[in-house]
Amino acid sequence: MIPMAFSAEVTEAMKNGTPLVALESTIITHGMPYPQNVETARLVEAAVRDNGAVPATIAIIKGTLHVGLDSDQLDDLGQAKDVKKLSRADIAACLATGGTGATTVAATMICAEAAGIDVFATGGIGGVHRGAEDTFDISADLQELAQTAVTVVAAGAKAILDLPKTFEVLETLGVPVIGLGQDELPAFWSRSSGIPTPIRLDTADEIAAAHQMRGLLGLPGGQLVCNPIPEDAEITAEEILPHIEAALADADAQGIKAKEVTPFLLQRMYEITEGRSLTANIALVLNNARLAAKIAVALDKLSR
Ligand code: PSU
Repeated sequence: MIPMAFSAEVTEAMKNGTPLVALESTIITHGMPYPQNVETARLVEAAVRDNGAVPATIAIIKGTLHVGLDSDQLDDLGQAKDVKKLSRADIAACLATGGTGATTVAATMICAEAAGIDVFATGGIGGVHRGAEDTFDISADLQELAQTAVTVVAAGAKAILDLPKTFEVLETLGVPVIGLGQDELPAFWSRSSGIPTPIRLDTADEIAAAHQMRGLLGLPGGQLVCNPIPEDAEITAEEILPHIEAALADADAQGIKAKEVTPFLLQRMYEITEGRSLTANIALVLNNARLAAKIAVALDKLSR
């Protein structure tokens, strides 16, 4: 049996049939500094509740897959050092050896599906890193979207990536990339990317219906919902681009590789923008949590 533990709140929701929204933990341990990481995690959970669903933050603690964390667990995770960053490849060994780790988008999707949760909110998915033609560095998040039936709400892929290549790969993998309410895909901190939206939908109800239809068709995999950062929180593409270039140059100069790349770049962006990248990141995650809750509620209505 999978060693799985549900929080009291998640157990209650499952008993009452309240819709659930999965949340990841890598954003807490590797994506934001303490204490803003824990404060954000709590605000994100509250945003899910305010929109009619129950949050299930996912992490592996001492060999148990936790679906829903209590306040102390969240606080401990937010301050812990050397927490593993777990993707598809890592979760089984971590569980089997009593390890502790935070789940990325890919790992959270697997855990959400195992727990019967259809909708998951994050900040921005991983994707094809710039220079991937030499490094082959492509996030496992993309493959996961192609094989695990969870709807992932993000503000697109993180803008530190090669966005055109990221969306090309998603197209090749047959992943539905849905843009909410605009004809251009968002780019994490910015509302525009220059890339046309493959599938534009305008409401949570439509997104839920598309999720359900994929299931009826027996298609494997999930959907990526790209939800633009709110206008008042956006850092425009024009403004952020030189900062991204500077952060990438630093990563290159310091020889940062593999799993370290994304956390390093997010931390450098925080320093270079004097905290603005983090303020925007928090705003976009909250926005995604609200939409994910609305999709989960809509999906619940459809399945009754
Ligand atoms: N969204 C954020 N910040 C993050 C992440 C998402 O706003 O730190 C995390 C997710 O866990 C995602 C990971 O899966 O970044 C991507 O890492 P990589 O590029 O190494 O696959």
